[in-house]
Amino acid sequence: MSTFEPLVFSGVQPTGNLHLGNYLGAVRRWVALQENNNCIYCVVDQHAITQAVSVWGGPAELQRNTREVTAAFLAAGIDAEKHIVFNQSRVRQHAELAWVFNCIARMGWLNRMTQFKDKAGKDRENASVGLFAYPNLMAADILVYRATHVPVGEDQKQHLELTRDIAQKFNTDFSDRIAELGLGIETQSGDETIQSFFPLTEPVIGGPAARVMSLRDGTKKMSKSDPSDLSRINLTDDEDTISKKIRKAKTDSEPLPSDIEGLNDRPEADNLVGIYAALTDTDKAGVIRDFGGQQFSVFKPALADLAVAKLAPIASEMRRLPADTAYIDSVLKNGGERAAILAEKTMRNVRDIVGFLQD
Ligand code: AQP
Repeated sequence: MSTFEPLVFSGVQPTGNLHLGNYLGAVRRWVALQENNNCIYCVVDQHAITQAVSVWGGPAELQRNTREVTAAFLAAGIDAEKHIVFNQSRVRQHAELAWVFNCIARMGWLNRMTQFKDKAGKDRENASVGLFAYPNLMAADILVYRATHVPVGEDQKQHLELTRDIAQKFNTDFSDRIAELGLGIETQSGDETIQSFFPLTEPVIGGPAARVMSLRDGTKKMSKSDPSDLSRINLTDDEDTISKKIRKAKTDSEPLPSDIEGLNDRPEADNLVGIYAALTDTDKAGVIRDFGGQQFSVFKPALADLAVAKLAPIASEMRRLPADTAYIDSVLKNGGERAAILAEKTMRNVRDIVGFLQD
């Protein structure tokens, strides 16, 4: 029986500087995955405009951020020649498939999305339709390449589950048609065997930094939109700034615990230990073995030195690259052309499956 070709897809919104959470939760893991997989990495600019213009900053800011995020991918070690790097809006098929998915996904499914509730806040009536339908576009981003694996931070888990629900409903609704056109791969759906066109994409989530928390509040996720710059380490921060932010990071007054269970109910300590573990490719238990019982006055300088050693080379590359806009733009153009060939192949099939006439 044939199976879906393994393919990795992921994206980041160009809504501001990338931070340590984006890096440890996503981009750094993308770099590792490119060793043994075909990968497509996307700057999802269409997602960036789902909030008010005052939030995303307008056209010039969007263009600057798109180039900066691309520079961050390259500085972090993404290979844009071997793999594909592009900005989403260049490949029109994402939006085209998103429309089909708007007609597959149910209102009830989207009503459950916690990110919409968080971002829309109390004024839901005033939120854009785009912000509400965002997960359908995200499903299209992934499935227009029939990607099988998506490395993301834990905050994206619910959207990945929705992507699977959309794929499943499309496969079931059109199973006969998919079989008639010979476009399916035989898969199990409950007790039934059906002809699936889309894979049920696997999220790749995990490790000690799947959810990096704010340095000012260990119960809130580190985020680009937090008004306090001290809450996050930006990938563009210089050495002094990184050290200062770690020195000022909120902690409790206890020393680090001597076993990992001691991190429960200590969100700030747990977060800093998780960051250390991710930066050294180990786990939290390993960090506790080395630092258990130590005061933060010992642990924080060690963490600051480590973060500087790992992040400063990326920051210096990131300061250099965006100045070369011609190079960044050529990477995105080339990646967009290669992505569009793959996306159009899927869309030709989708149009036939749904019943849209085409030449
Ligand atoms: N704090 C985090 N810890 C681990 N992973 C994270 N990611 C984001 N924040 C963390 C992961 O980074 C990837 C890209 O995220 P995004 O820019 O597309 O969207 P986001 O989750 O909305 O990022 P922010 O920083 O939280 O932006 P704002 O403040 O605009 O909402 C994703 O894989 C995400 O999981």
